[in-house]
Amino acid sequence: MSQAPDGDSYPIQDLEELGSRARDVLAANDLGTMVTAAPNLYPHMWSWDAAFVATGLSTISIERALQELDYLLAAQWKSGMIPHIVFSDVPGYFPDVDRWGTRGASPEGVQSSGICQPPVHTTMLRRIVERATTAGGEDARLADEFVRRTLPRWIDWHAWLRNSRAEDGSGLLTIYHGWESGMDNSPRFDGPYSRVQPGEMEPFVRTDTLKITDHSQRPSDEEYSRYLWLVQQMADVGFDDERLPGVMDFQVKDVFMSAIFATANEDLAVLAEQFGRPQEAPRLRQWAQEFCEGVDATVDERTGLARDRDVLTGEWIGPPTMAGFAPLISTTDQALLERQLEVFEGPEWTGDPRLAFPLPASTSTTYEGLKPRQYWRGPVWPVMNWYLAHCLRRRGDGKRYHQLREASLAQLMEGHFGEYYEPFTGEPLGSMDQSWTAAVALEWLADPENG
Ligand code: 2M8
Repeated sequence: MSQAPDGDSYPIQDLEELGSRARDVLAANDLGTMVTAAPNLYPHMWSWDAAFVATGLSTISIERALQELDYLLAAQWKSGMIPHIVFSDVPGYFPDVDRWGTRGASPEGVQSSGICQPPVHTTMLRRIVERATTAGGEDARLADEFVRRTLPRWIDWHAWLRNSRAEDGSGLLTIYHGWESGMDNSPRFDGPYSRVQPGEMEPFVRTDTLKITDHSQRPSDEEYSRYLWLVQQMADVGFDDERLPGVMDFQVKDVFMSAIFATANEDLAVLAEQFGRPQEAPRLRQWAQEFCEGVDATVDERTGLARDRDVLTGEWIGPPTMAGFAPLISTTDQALLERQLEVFEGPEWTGDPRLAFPLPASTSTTYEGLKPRQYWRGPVWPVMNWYLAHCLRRRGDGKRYHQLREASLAQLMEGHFGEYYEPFTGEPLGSMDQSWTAAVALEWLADPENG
């Protein structure tokens, strides 16, 4: 293990200052209706960012946190899908709503993209509700009202995922775009993307590389042309769920998203029981179990890591990325859990002595394709550290939650709230003042508990 300073060994005023700066970041990114994912690079609401942002906001105001989720829900499609971007009026992001071709598909008055992102929402909602219930009074009343009113919408979202993306009963969700995974250019998708050959397309100008001028931190132009080609393929069939399997050049069973879904179903079942819809719980628990089993069944005996599967070729996906730790989120198999933790803490992951902080990089630090500065191909993502720690603590592992908290606070102390960090130097990269990074800083600070 590298010599990470102990988060709790910081003077209290340093921790208070970190919290105060994190609150400032969320306030500065707040348009009133939504907290944008980042001030410059991402001037809109992203689906899974919004869920993490809401839990961070709930350390400040339960009411504002619930408004964030309400705003996202207002963009839910008739089918039940929650879109991955809800556009604000701020210009300057590409692809914009016109390029998506979704006008007419989203609800009246809403501009959105036409794909989804990992369903962390009900896990974050459960967390917010717990916080509100502990606070009592008006916070508890607001949370109660919110959950009773929105439960059917969250259930529709989960039903859409289960029935449109995993109707085969595999317990694994299909994604039709790397953006749906949230880990856009992870080496997980190199194989599937290599088989995507863009046809004739409108020319395009990227905006991300105008903002992040060190282009080595972002996906390449070749990758972007594939991303845009997939958007066009979906738009050509009107984002019709039934037609996507017949036309899409990219179809992957996403193991990490499936584990998130397994856990989110359990959380939604608990909320349904607590807030007046116990009759929904058995179906949700059945999905939780189906996806837990689906995820466990992907584990490679040799490496101990879970794997995605390319639907179009039937091949398992090899590169060692953090998605391999999907069972840490969802498994109920104790032997598998122990094996995963051993790998997680071993020299290829958080036990690599070269690391600035003992935190999981997006790709194993010993992987030959590691790109330590490039987006989802190597950097450490603060939001993922907190989410994994939260999942470990849910299963009673307060010790590891605490260890990850110490290392994460040590990383975040430099104060830029980077989108991601170089694993060996701790340099913040990508966007600065990234909302979900500030949000998880607030979570860490609010919750020092050690099991
Ligand atoms: C990144 O993705 C967007 C596309 O959705 C982009 O690069 O333009 C990813 O890190 C994704 O997981 C995240 O939700 C989004 C906003 O933070 O940025």
